[in-house]
Amino acid sequence: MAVGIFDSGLGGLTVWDAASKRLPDVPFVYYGDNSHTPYGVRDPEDIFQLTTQGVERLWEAGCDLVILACNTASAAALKRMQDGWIPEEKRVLGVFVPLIEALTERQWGDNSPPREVAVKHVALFATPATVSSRAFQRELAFRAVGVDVEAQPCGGLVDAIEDGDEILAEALVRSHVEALMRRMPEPEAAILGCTHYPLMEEKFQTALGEGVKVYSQASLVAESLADYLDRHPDMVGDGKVRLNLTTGDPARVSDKATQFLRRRIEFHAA
Ligand code: DGN
Repeated sequence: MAVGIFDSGLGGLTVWDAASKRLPDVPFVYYGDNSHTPYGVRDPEDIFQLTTQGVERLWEAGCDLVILACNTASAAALKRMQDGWIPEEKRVLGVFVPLIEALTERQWGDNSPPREVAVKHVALFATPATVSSRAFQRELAFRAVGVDVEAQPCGGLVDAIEDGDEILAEALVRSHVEALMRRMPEPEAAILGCTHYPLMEEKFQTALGEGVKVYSQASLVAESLADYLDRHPDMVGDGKVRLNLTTGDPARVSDKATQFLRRRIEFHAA
C-alpha cells in the first residue's frame, strides 16, 4: 500500500516533495490531473467529478489513504466526498486542517469548542474557487473565535507558476498582496492556501514584510501526515510502488515537473 497524493496539476508536488523527505520509507503515488488544470476557475460540480475520478484511480493503484493536495479540490469536493462517498476502509484527507491547527495552535483531535487565539487578523491567499467557497473560514470557525480573515483571490498566479514565468508570478504576488493590504493594512499572519504557493513563499514574505508570519502548506501537511501515520500504521504497507501519474502528456508533464521542483521527475499516463 502506498499513500496517494492528488492534485489538479503540479502544485501538489510541493506536498509530495515535503512528505517524501519527511517520510523517506513511505511509498507515494502522485496523480496530477494536468489535462484539466487549473481547477481554480471551474465550477464545484465539475471539480467534484474530476476529483473523485482521480481518487478512484489512486485507490486502484493501491492507495487506501489519499491526500487531496489541492485546496481548490478540498474546498469544492472533500466535504461532499466525506458525506458518504468514501468507503469505510479508505481515507481521504484535505489540506486545510493542518494549516488551521498550526494557526490556532491546536493539536490534532482537539475537538473542544472554538476559543480565542493569539492571531486576530489573518490574510488568506488562494485561488478564486477556494476563496469563493469560504471553506477555510468554515473550518476555522470550528476551532477559533474572533479571527478576522481577509481573503484575496490570486487570479493568474497558478498559471504563471506552472509556466515557470517568474517575472509575472512575482508581479502578481506583489499586486495581490497590495490589494489585500488596502483592505487589511496590518495582518499578523498570512495563509498560503494553494499548494502552488510554497514556491512563492519568499516573494509573499517580502511583499508582506518581515512582521507577518507566513504559513505555507507543504511542510505543515507533511508533518501532519507523519503524525497521522504514527496513529494509523495500518494505512500504509511496505509496498515499493512509487509512481507519478498524469492525465496529461507524460513527457511534457515530466519536463514541467522537473522545472517546477528543479530535479528530474518522471510521469506516466494515468
Ligand atoms: N494547487 C491548487 C490548490 O491548492 O488550490 C490550485 C491549482 C488549480 O487548479 N487552480
